[in-house]
Formats: sequence, structure tokens, C-alpha cells
Amino acid sequence: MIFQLHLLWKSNKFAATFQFFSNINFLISMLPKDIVLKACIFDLDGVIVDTAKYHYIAWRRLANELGFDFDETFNERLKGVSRMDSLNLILDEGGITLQENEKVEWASKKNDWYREFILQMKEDEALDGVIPFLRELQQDRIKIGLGSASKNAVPILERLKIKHFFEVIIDGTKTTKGKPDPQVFQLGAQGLGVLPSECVVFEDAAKGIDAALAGGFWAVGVGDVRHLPHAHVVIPGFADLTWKQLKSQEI
Ligand code: B16
Ligand code: MG
Repeated sequence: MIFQLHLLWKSNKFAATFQFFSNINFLISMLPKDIVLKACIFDLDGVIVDTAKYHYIAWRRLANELGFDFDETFNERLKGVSRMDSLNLILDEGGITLQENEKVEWASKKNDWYREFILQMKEDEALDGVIPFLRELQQDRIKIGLGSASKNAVPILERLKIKHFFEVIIDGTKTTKGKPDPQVFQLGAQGLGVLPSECVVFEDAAKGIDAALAGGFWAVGVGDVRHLPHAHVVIPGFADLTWKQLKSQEI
């Protein structure tokens, strides 16, 4: 087991984060004891559901039709990035220049291909442990919000039959600034009537973690710590995780 100590200064708050790597890539963090947590805001893609695989297939199809390809390492850079910003990154990668109207057409094609996948999604595609975790939050009267860059967030939540858990949904149709700008989470906290310091953000993308930190939220990374070095805590996912454990740092 490797032991790391991270000292983080965020929004004038000091958090000493002790991170333990184990062979199951599990980390423990110690957050200040006096914080009263009132809400959780969830990113969607990569946190609640693995739509990244569908984005990847659709974006690769676009790249292939334009005569080039990219791999999963490059794809990592697209997580949490808006549709048009993703397209610009991909075009740069392929060395392709398009007019604005052509970009809009290609982005729309990609979205059509992507929607073919998401409109087939089944209820059981919510990632392991997510639904029990949402239920526990609801029972504990912790407010629940969504903070996603996606303009497809609502149909995805509907397909998974979990939309009813979310008191506030802030998605790509309601924001003007993309992550790492904190706007998406700030609007979420405002909608829920809580302060950022009372709210935990769950994010799978480094840009999303930076957005949460920039807004003064508690940032829980979901996934691989190597991609999320700035998060206060990193969890591999929600399987076998309870809010009680996370809140009391007993994980
Ligand atoms: P759409 P998140 C993000 O969702 C995805 O991570 C990113 O890959 C995607 O480009 C973006 O949504 C926009 O999605 O094309 O559906 O509007 O991770 O912020 O929930
Ligand atoms: Mg995400």
C-alpha cells in the first residue's frame, strides 16, 4: 500500500487530505469535522452513467468520416467538455479546419449518432451503487442536484428512470460557461438553496473537479486518481459506498 499526504488550500479553507492507495485504487480523505453537508451535486456522464463510451464511438465516427482517428488517451481530454469545444479539440487533433456552419452540421450529425445509443439505454445502465446512494441521500434529506455539460442530460435521466431524485437539473442548455468555470455548480447550489461549502460535487473529469474547487465546493473525484489529482477525495465509484461512510470518513 502506498501512502500519500496532500495539503490542499482551497477558497481560504485548509483541508489535509490523506490519500491511501490500495490495490483496488481506493482513497480515504479527512475533511474538516465541523462542516455540515446539506447537498450533493452530481455530474452525469462518467459519474451516474457511462455515456463516455457512446460519446467516444460517435466522435470517432465523425473523425473517421473526416479521414483521421484518435485513441482513448485523447478521448480522456473530451470528458466534461461541451459539444462544440469537444469538436474543436478533435478538429485540431486531425489538423482539419472547417467553417462555422460546417462545424454546426458535424456537431449535429455526431449528436444524432450519440442519441441513437442513449435512446436505447436501459434502466440498469446507471453505474453500480448510484441508485442506492441517491436513495440514501433522499432518506437523509440531503438535497440532490445535477451539474452536467450535456444537453442530453434530461433524456438520459429519463431513460434511467432516476430523474425524480433531482431537485435541480443544471445542464448544457442552462449554462453559458463550460467547466472548469464553476457556473454549472454555482447555479446548482443556488437552485438547491445551499452554500458551496455545504455541498459535495461528484465529478469524473479533471476540468469538473477544477470547476468545483473554483466555486468553493467539496470535490469528490469518481474514477482514477491519476486523472483527478486535485480532488479532495477520489472514489473508484459508488459500489459499496454509503453516504454515511463518506460523510464520516469511514471509507
Ligand atoms: P452533449 P458531463 C459532458 O457531460 C461529457 O462528459 C462530454 O463528453 C460531452 O461532450 C458533454 O457532456 C456535452 O454533451 O453533446 O450531450 O451536450 O460529464 O458534464 O455530464
Ligand atoms: Mg463527466
